[in-house]
Amino acid sequence: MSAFSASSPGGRIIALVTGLLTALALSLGVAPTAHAHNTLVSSSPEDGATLDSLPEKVVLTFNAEVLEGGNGIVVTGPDGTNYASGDVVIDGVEASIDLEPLTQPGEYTVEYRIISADGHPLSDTFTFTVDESAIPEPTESPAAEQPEEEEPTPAPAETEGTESEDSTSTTGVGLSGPLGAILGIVLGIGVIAVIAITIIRLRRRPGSGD
Ligand SMILES: [Cu+2]
Repeated sequence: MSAFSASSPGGRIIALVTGLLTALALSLGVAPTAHAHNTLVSSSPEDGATLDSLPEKVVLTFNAEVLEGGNGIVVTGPDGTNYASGDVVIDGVEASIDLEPLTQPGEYTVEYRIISADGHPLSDTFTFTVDESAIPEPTESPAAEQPEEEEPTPAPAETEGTESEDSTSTTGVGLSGPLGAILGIVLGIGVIAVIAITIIRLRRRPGSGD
């Protein structure tokens, strides 16, 4: 019964927690008014847009001026490449950056960090998609075919190499010709000598027997 008294330990903890929650709620409600960060009003390309032509730059438009210094815009393509080129250009409420020629169809992520008019940094991301029809195709095809046409050129050189190999083998046959003749003569002389010696021995036997 006395546990419900306001002076009990349980009651004090409840009061403390309620007080902290009230203070937290007040600070959250006051925060936006005190900082007044810039907010993105519009962009080119727009968030979520699908493009039929390639954008040459990204332009971000805010509700208040963007301060110089510490501004960055990164535009990451489907291949992971950052297509943003050069420095962020600040012009009043606009922050823009040039783009390298986009070569990939697919989703691009714009990641920006700008300095609000109140001096605080503001960062966020959005995406746009480049349709396949926006990517120019025929420009690269002729350049890719040229190296293939150059490859057959070494072929005549290989034919010349084959001809020189033939002349070498012909020389080899020419050398084996005389060698064969010499061997034939030597063998012929040997056979004739053996026959001659045999005939002489056969003739001497009757003579030596007498
Ligand atoms: Cu602020």
